[in-house]
Amino acid sequence: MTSLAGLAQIVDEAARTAAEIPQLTDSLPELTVDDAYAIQALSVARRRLRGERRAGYKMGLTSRAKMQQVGVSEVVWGRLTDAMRLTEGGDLIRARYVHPRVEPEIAYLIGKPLEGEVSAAEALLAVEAIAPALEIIDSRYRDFKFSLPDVVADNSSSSGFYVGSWAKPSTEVGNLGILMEVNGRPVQIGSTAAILGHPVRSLVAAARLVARAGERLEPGDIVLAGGATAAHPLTPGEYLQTSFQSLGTLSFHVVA
Ligand code: OOG
Ligand code: MG
Repeated sequence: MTSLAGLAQIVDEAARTAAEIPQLTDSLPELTVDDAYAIQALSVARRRLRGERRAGYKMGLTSRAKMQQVGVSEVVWGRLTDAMRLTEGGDLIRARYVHPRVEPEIAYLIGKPLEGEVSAAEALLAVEAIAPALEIIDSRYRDFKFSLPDVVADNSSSSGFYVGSWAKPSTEVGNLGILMEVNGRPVQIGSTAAILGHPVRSLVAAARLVARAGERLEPGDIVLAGGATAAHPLTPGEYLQTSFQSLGTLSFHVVA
């Protein structure tokens, strides 16, 4: 069997060069979720060797809309680096991706280490700030189709993220309306409550799941809680504007 390091190279190169690949499980149907997290760690280690720095974690498939859209109903997580952070208001260059999609999320900024089994109240005590966020996901797999081990190995489709203005940690984000518009036309309408009932549950899950990989949420980390609505596929010429009730608006243009 191809080594885990060899598979990490395949997914990392696909992401680096924006080239689509077949699902790993097409040729390796026995690939486990544990193998997939090992591949993810090795692929992110390759990014670190190229100079990218840790920026935090992203949770995925934390809402029914997202699970239904991709046909995988297991919560997943991935690793964020500084190179994935995009500047709000700027242009998103479509050619840098295989088939990018955008989804509205909530970002937590971690102020104190957090790991293992924690309650929602304990998790919130570790939060320094909360912001509206957009994630740009870009599965490297053909037709954006994958099984659970495939998507995990591909760093849970991580490729970019925007973070809006930070609000204080006491800001209530349990049920805030979200409106995503493309060129002034609504394309997704939802609520932060779609994220596991409350986005803080995603933070609790993050602390538990990264601990399984021997890691913890560190001060300075950003944790994305997962898409609240289905993701919108991006096409050049689109102007995306997403308003988060009481938190603010995030926007960008898509260019070729
Ligand atoms: C997997 C990543 C899911 C989310 O927020 O649900 C995710 C995918 O949909 O490609 O980032
Ligand atoms: Mg996401």
